[in-house]
Amino acid sequence: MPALPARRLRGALIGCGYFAQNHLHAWHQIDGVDIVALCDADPARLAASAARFGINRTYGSAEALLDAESLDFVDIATTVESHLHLVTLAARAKVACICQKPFAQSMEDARTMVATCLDAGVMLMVHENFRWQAPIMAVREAVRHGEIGTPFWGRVSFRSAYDVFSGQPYLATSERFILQDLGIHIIDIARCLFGEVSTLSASTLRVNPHICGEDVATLLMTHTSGMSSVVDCSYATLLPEERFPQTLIEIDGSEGTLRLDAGYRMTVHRRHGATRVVAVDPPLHPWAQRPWHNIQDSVVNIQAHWVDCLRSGTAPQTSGHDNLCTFALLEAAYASAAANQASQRI
Ligand code: NAD
Ligand code: 89V
Repeated sequence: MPALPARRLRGALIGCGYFAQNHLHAWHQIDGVDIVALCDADPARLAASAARFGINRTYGSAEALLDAESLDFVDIATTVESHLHLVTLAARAKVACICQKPFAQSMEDARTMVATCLDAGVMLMVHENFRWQAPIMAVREAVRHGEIGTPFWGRVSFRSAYDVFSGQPYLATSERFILQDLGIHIIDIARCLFGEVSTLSASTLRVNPHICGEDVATLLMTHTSGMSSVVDCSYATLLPEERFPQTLIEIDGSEGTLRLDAGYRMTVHRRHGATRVVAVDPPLHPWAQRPWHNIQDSVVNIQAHWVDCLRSGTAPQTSGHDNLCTFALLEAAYASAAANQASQRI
């Protein structure tokens, strides 16, 4: 993609709901970029965000926004059912776009969005932010520098009983829940740390009787390197100390082991070497709140990365194209879980 000239970038946010507030705070904190306009189909939400962030150019539809504004990018922070439509509109208007996760409702839609943006010559990034969390980046750096040799086994784990439904009520009524909403992040972390996946087997369960989708999922994967990994997620796990939204990691390598434990503590143990224990806490931005600060900081990091990519014309780490691999694993996990449940019934 061509690099953008060195001037302030002009962005617009589409979708001013629950999570978009974090996007707006993060944009405010990033140098060289302005969110010049807002769009939401819900007038009350639009007005509330406009007042809160002092952005007075507002639109009730993406069509109106793209007609009226001259933009370098749009940041789409709506729920999944609108993504295909909104990404297609942005591509037609030749405007680069960020699209929140989950990217699409189907693999076909995901591929269509990637192809449409490629044909239009516009950059597309999926807002897959968990790999941009400070503790995950610290783990990635330790592995990349060969601190534990060649990894041969890994576990990426998210277990909680946090009430996500109060902030995001649609999660309780969605037929697909934990894998589509949260597991997709954890799968992406496994890809980012351990490389691409060659085989996958999954099982899922619904423990909470008041929701429609699965709230527990376990995946066993083999990677093209030959290593195995386990991805496990639960929103039904009652621990003495709630860990939301921490992802815990275990990696065994040829030269040592790495553990990312609760409380943002990373331990790296090397054969014949000292054991290193490091605090890898995320920063608490002035606008952030615990325990969300880990996720909130990752929003700053991924949005800053987007600005760097737009300026240099290089593909984002979680480009639409890259995210097809994460999305394919999500689809494979649901297919495997359905097949496993069928075989249990027999
Ligand atoms: P939300 O329902 O609170 O907000 C979505 C907003 O988009 C609403 O205000 C709605 O009116 C607006 N909207 C929907 N369709 C629109 C359209 N076509 N045009 C204009 N406005 C439209 O949802 P949310 O909880 O903020 O989630 C939004 C997305 O963010 C979801 O995809 C969710 O999975 C994702 N999310 C990501 C993270 C993360 O860490 N990456 C965390 C939470 C939510
Ligand atoms: O990332 C998400 O989409 C959120 C949460 C972290 C709460 O699962 O829904």
